[in-house]
Parts: sequence; structure tokens; C-alpha cells
Amino acid sequence: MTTKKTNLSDYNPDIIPSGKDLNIGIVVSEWNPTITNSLLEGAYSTLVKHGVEENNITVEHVPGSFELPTGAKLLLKYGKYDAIICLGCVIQGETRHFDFICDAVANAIAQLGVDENKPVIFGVLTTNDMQQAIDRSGGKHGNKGVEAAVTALKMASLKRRLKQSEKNK
Ligand code: DLZ
Repeated sequence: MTTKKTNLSDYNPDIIPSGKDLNIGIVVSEWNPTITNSLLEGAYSTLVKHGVEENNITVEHVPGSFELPTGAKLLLKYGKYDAIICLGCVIQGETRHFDFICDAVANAIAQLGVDENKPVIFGVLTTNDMQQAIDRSGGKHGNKGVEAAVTALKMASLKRRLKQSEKNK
């Protein structure tokens, strides 16, 4: 759980790499849509603010957070992306569904990025209740979508830089 002091939208814009010429895919879960739409708004506007052209941002929806890794994998298979951002919101219920979904999605997203040598970003809120989700999707604790977009820009830039220095050797 994010600590109370952390604001997910706080970052230093001066040290964020430019998103010019980057292609970014965003996969969004349809569960808890008011929350995931706010995450999408935060991620999308942050990418554009840092130079990603709107034509170079692809947004695809999947039924639930459980489908985010497969959605991301399909985007990587059929498109050319520098990074994929996965956005979802899983809210604790009365069954163990929460634990299964959170564990499966977190592990699969991490594994996909490692396997594909591509940044695949975990922009998924996992909260005890709806209020915590509201607070972290543009509320008092910022917006996890903004944090996910900043992470995508940093990781895509890291890959570009390392690739370029390899070429220059
Ligand atoms: C089934 C389910 C439940 C109970 N809760 C959530 C949730 O809080 N957030 C979310 O993104 N998805 C949820 N889902 C749907 C699963 O992610 C998935 O879409 C279904 O189990 C079908 O595979």
C-alpha cells in the first residue's frame, strides 16, 4: 500500500526524458471504470506533456485486470512499442479473488517485461476500498496513471540510451 506521504503525481519534470518519437501502448481494465478512466487520463496527459505525439499513443481496453498481461503481450506481438503501460484497479472484496488477481497480474507483468526486453509498467491500484482508489486516481494521493507514464518514459529512455551506446562502440 502506498504510504500516506507519497503523492503519486509528484515528480521533477526537469529530469523526465523527452517522449518525442516514442510509441507507447496503454492497456486499460474495464473493471472499476471511473477509476481506470482517471488513471488513463493521468497517464495520457503526462505522456503528451512530455512530448509523446497523440498519434503515437495506442489505447486498448481489456475486461479486467487479470487480462492486462495478455493485452500487453498482444500489443507487443502486433505493434511496435517502446513501452506498454498497464492500468487497472483491483479492490479488496470478501473472497480471495483479490489476492489471486493481484499476485497473478503483478507477476505476469513483471515477467513479460523481462522476457520481451521491453518496459511493461504496472499501473494497477490494489486497494482495500473504493475511497483509497479514488484518493490515488487523481485524489489527495495523486494519480497512479501519472506515475506509470513517468516510469514508462524513464524506462524507454534507458533502453534507447543503452542501445545507442552499444551502436557507438
Ligand atoms: C472478477 C473480478 C473481481 C472480483 N474484482 C476485480 C477487480 O476489483 N478489478 C479488476 O480489474 N477485475 C476484477 N475482476 C475481473 C478479473 O480481473 C477478470 O476479468 C475475470 O476474472 C475474468 O478473467
